Amino acid sequence: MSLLRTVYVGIGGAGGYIIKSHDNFFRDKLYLYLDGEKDLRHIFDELIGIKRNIYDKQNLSAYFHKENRYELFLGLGGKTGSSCIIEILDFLNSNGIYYKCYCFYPYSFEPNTRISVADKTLVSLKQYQGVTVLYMDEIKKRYTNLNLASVFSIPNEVLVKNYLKNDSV
Ligand SMILES: Nc1nc2c(ncn2[C@@H]2O[C@H](COP(=O)(O)OP(=O)(O)OP(=O)(O)O)[C@@H](O)[C@H]2O)c(=O)[nH]1
Ligand SMILES: [Mg+2]
Repeated sequence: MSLLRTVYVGIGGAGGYIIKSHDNFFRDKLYLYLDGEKDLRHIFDELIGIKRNIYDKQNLSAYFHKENRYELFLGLGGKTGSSCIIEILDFLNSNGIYYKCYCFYPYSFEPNTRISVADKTLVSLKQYQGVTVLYMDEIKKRYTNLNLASVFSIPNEVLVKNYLKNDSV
């Protein structure tokens, strides 16, 4: 059994939503939420007791330590997560820190700008080990009852139940 502690890392808006919508799962776990600049949601996060860290590349060595293993998750279509993840994976790899990374590829109905951010990031992600890409269109096909209300909650649940739960030690 691994002696490393697992820390769950939500990156960008999607990463934060996953932590917030599964507080039962994350409540007794170590988690880290990294997002961009303060916005209105920041106030909401504070109200519900979610600690949001404003991502700063200078702080990578404060976020990530060798005695932990990290489960990272994010959506690929936004500016914040897609740029942070490459810096984070570079840092983890060059410091020999163990991680697994789960990235959601946007729905085909999302704006082209998002799809192209995701595609560019995917090309960069190919050079890293331990990265799993979850295609939301594919997940949607498996759930016939998926409607607008559950368009993200079902992929989030699939991640937590099918991947993160199996990974925890
Ligand atoms: N699985 C899942 N994906 C989401 C969720 N919210 C957004 N996404 C996906 O994640 C992509 C990126 O969105 P955000 O995470 O909000 O973007 P960001 O990384 O915060 O970057 P910004 O553009 O700077 O806000 C979107 O294009 C969606 O495909 C969510 O709750 N769950
Ligand atoms: Mg955002």
